[in-house]
Amino acid sequence: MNNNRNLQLSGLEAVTITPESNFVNIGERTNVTGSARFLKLIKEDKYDEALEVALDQVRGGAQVIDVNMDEGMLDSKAAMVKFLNLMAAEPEIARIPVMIDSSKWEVIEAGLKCLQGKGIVNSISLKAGEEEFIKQAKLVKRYGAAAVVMAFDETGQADTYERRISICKRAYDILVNQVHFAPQDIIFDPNIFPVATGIEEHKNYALDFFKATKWIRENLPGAHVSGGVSNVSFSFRGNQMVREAMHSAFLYHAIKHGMDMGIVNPTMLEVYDEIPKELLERVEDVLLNRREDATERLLELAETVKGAGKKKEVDDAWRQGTVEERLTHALVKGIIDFVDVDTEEARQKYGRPLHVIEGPLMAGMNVVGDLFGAGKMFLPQVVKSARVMKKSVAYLTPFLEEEKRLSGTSGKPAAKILMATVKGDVHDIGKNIVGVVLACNNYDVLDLGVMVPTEKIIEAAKREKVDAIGLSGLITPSLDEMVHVAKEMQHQRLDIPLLIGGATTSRLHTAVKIDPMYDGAVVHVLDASRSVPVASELISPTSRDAFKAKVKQEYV
Ligand code: B12
Repeated sequence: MNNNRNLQLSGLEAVTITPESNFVNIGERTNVTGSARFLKLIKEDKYDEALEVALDQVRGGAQVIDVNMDEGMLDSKAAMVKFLNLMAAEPEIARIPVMIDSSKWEVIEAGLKCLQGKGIVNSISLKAGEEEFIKQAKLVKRYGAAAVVMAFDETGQADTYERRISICKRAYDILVNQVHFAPQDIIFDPNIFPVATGIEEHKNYALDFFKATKWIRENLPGAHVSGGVSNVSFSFRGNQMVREAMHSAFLYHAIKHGMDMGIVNPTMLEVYDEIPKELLERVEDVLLNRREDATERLLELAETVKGAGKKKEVDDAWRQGTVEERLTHALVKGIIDFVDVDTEEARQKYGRPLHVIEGPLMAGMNVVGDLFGAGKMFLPQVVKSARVMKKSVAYLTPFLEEEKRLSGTSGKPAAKILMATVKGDVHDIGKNIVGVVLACNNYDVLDLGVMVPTEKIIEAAKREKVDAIGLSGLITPSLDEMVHVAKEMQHQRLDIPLLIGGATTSRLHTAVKIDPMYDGAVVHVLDASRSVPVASELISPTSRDAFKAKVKQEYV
């Protein structure tokens, strides 16, 4: 049995879910029951395009990919095997864990045989009795996977708080005591059902889910809680605004109660703080069953926000703000439509393209980061923010290039700089901006991409004889990874300057933890505009020694 109390999963790379991990976002588009596009591709045997759907999710930050082939007209088992094998052959996709999702055990088992790391089975339950449950759980354990356990027993799906916790407790005891299943490999799905249906018995559905989640996390040590969020708003099909508000408010409360994984549709989420006050109040009245007439009041309000006229008015109001406000709004809401117009306006106002990036765009991204950090924005929404940021930077790139042309710095590149986001980290917006800025200042940039292991960085640096290495990192573990790169550079006796950047890095950390590991120059660079003067000082034969000595002295 795994004595580490954290849920450990893997594709080609290990993923450890710790109590400190943010909510784990399960990619849901490779599911024929949830995505008409994916179903069409599989039915038409266009597996290459279907693989791109998986790749998009990985690039978009999904930490686990759910694969479901349960469709009446499909040979689900064959489709599952074929797709999983193709995924396994794509290193970028294969690095993250897979969730095999099927209501048919034979499809699950066929899928389990294809996994090369530790995945998740979605799902097993007590639906067909203890004997079947134990048999399946033993097999899941033998295949080395974790399992989603539905709150479902011989009498049906749990729909009250009491049934949810009693079924989960029963399943937990069987799994832990009889099957010797690692508790941290158990992921309960205590059923997210639609609310505001007008049926009296449904009024406590969301509240009971929250309470059951809290109970599970407090009483079934190690176990996790997951669920499919969009079910909750089924009664409001056709009313996107209300549904998005319901999903965000639901997630906000569910995460507070301990839900730590889930399947969320990124196109159907509002930012919690941006839900209009009255709508939020009525949605929460329903979710938390705070008043007798909660459903009627939400339905009443839903009528007024449903009409196209009203919705348009609500949607367009933000266009009246300043250009900075509009860019922030577009980043927070992930709205791509006006990016070019607004970026152009900002460019004219700020004069230089880089000032737009480092002014309003960075400010907007920081708002996104704060909301994300406070649990009021969720990963799929931040993915959309990232797309807006990238589009804006793409709009500005030709203007940066034009600046280069006008400054006459074309011709032979000044030097070659390797850029990489370190292993374990997928953030690349900052690295890409620095790459563009350096390229526009006549540097030859060798971009190794994201999640780059140390060996690859060092091997490429030597092979390409680069003049400097730029490392980017935005999550805390990247700091250790950067220390590791510096150590290895020392070990291999390199003397290539090292530039350190990205939101979690700091001058202090660079001075205290990274610099002492490496005799070569190590410089923390706060933003893209500073990357050019620093690079030129570090690379120019006339200034490099003095600059290195100066920085080393400052870092002591
Ligand atoms: C966008 C974003 C994402 C996107 C990334 C998309 C992409 N393709 O890059 C997605 C949604 C995928 C994502 C995922 C995650 N994210 Co995120 N993300 C952000 C967010 C909101 C903005 C980052 C950004 O692009 N900023 C804009 C760019 C331009 O800024 P920048 O990178 O700092 O770059 C500038 C400078 O630093 C410098 N620079 C950067 N690199 C380099 C390198 C060199 C050599 C030089 C010279 C300069 C330099 O120049 C740039 C321009 O001036 C931040 C919040 C924040 N305020 O940073 C969180 C944030 C970084 N993410 C965070 C987290 C926790 C995650 C996840 C773990 C969440 C999760 N549960 O899955 C995953 C991580 C997955 C992984 N293994 O990496 C946390 C990190 C906390 C921590 N200390 O560890 C943050 C801070 C949010 C928060 N407040 O909690 N995220």
